[in-house]
Amino acid sequence: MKTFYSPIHLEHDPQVQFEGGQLQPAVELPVRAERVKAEIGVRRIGPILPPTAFDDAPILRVHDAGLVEFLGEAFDEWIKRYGKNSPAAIPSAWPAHGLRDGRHGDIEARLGSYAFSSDTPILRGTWAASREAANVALSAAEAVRAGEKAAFALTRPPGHHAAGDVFGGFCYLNNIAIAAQYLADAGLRPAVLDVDYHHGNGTQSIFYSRPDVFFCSVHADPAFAYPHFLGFADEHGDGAGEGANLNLPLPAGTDWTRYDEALGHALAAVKAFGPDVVLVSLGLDTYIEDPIASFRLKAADYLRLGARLAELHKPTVFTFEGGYCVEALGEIAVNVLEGFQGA
Ligand code: 6XA
Ligand code: ZN
Repeated sequence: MKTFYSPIHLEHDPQVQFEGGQLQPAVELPVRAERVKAEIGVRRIGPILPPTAFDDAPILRVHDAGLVEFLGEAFDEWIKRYGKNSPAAIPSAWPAHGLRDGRHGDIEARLGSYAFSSDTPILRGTWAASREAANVALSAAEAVRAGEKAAFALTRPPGHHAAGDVFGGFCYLNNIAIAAQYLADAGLRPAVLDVDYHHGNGTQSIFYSRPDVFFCSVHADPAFAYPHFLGFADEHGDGAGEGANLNLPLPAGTDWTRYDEALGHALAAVKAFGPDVVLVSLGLDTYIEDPIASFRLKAADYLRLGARLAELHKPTVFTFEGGYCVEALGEIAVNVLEGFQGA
């Protein structure tokens, strides 16, 4: 399996994040992708290739031009306001109920209007890394379109929380949605399966009224987990997209037995949709030792997960999402890919 990777992700290097009422060390770190890349080399999953540079057109098929423009200039606007020693643009006010949209306002208004979460800082290198992650995802999609059985996009920052015109949850551009839309535009029928611990609210929103792209997610119940406001079982899609969205929320403490049961439902639903390409949002924060999550999957379970994904017998694009247990991340990510390839 080909892996697409670019070192430009290293330029997005958050130091701290605001969480649980305090400033904490950041968890969405460059070392995450580096560990996965190193393990791919050790276990010889396949070649690690640089991405092709795509123009903005496939990104603008999914994202609002205003968001893309904002992300490209936010850091410069921020330091113009707060000085070059201010390391990160972080929103402090949002246009919640009863307030007016600020997308055409000053930097604070724009930041609050385009962000839904305070955990997603815009640093000097954030845009370069995010834009390159879209290239990485598109390169993997193109490889599969051109006939590869599977490809892994080692995307960082992750993408599944970013919606058409809003970013958050460590995500800026929705890598997997951009890849899925690219394949849909190439005449294929894509299904997206999100196995990250967190619900892929951005991907869901982007395709919610679409009958031609299926979205299915197995995740921690938003009744107790991030992203809190989307990902419930009663979200089935809207209008023409009714029936093309499936959420399978699970309780804290979910282990492989329980997870596998939900995964079985997800796989059956994906099969029933009849896709000709599958895209997997590969988050590894379902791991028992993950520092920000509560599921209990063990390292060997990721081999099983990969094997089960292979049961779909479809060309498959994997994109890298969450997963923060740095010590295990390489092993468990590559377990999925190896489990898939070996099946
Ligand atoms: C903290 C939670 C952000 C979740 C990031 C993630 N505000 N998403 O792993 O998949
Ligand atoms: Zn996650």
